[in-house]
Amino acid sequence: MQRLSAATLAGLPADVARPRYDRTAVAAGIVHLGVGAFQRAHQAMYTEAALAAGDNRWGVVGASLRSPAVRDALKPQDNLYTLSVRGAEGERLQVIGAIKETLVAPEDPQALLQRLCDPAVKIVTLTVTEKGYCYDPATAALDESHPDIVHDLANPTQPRTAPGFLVEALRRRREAGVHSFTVLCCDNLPHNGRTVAAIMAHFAELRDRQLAGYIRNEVAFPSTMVDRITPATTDEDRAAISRRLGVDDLAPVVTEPFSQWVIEDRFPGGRPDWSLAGAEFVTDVAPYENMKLRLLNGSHSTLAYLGYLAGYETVSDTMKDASYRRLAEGVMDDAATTLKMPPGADVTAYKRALMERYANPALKHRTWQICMDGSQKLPQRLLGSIRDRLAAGAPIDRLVMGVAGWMRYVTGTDEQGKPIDVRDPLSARLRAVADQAGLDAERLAPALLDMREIFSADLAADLRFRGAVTDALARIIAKGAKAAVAEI
Ligand code: CS2
Repeated sequence: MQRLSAATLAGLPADVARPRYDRTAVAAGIVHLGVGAFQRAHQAMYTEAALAAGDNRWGVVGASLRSPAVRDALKPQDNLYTLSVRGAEGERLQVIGAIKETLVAPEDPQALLQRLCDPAVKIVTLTVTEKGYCYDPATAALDESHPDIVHDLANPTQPRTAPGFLVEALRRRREAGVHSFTVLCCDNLPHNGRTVAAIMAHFAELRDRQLAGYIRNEVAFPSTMVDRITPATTDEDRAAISRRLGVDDLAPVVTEPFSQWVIEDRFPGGRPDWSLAGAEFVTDVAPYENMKLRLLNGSHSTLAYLGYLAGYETVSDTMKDASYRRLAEGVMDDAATTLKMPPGADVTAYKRALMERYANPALKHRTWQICMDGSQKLPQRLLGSIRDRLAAGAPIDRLVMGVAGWMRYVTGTDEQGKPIDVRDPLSARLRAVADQAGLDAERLAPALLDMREIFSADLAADLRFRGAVTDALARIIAKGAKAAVAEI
């Protein structure tokens, strides 16, 4: 079969949406770091709507900070790819043209720096996942001893990390008298704009005090809440989508019909009108962000750890188990009591929608994928809610289930004695701690709670929390995750 490309676009089936604007007239106004499935299902889709409406300033240069895989698949396709939206009403296909160019940073860091310094670039968006910011999850502060940060400080003009690239690019722009770009973090970090601003200013401080002042005073870091469930694409997806297209697409992305983007409207250099695809611009993102991190991501991680341990491959498989559904609802109910809701939000409808989204059988979202990088995710997803509930004297037994599930999971051996492929920047330490403690809740829980990168001292010292998490872990170890969930 031929490949999806500019040349084969016109021959696609009529029901496949595609770019109708002149892609060759589009300028690159956005650089995106972390050109994975999520950005291509979310931000690129919103930008596509602005391009389709005729604003041709906002083409995207997509860069990967690690693997060449996405570039290798996209380049022969003129950076075109299919977005497959799958829900109860079937599948909708849209070919997206917003990405102009793809780069692989480790192959040529200077090429990426050059794009970042282009005066036409007004916005840098990021989806590099939590660990990509090289921060300490418990405090959200830059980890100065992170090996890649150490590298970037020693070799500031040959960076590897997102903070390293952005700070160096801003330094060059400032020196050349070019206005700064706006940095828009689209990862699930708490207060993501403020957090990334602090990380970058901290990194810059270690290089040059004036540069740090410039970043603090002159660079905008709007906060944003992003939401669209987007599992990793499988070979089966690629084959099925290519069959429907009649040409090969080696880089499609599968996602759900739901999509939400709430953005703090602070873009000194201008921005696309992402509201054309439904984005909401607000003055304070925090309530939206907390609602999403604590209700969605908190329950998602809970389902993922305990679901994986019970042998459930995907979130929708897990949702077929009534006791898991009940636990997910309970986690949402408890987390909701800690929140200041966004204006006009209907929390009951929000929770109901989440339950439906999780159950979507057309998405094969592996529990294993969500289990990744737990050390970076637990604080903002579950520990914040737990801390607030403790302060209010409220029960935490449902909220600790996900934390205890994670503790069982990071031992690296499942309930059948088979190895678990634990992916986490702290996996070596987690493994060492778990090996030393053995499968004994009274030893394992305290040993993991001693990891200050994850559990802040106040929380780790709270006897109610220690007791609840140790009890939950003991039940999971003794009976298995499924039985432990059923009795909660
Ligand atoms: C998930 C998120 O992988 C994970 O940890 O919880 O990626 C989740 O699917 C998104 O935040 C939904 O917007």
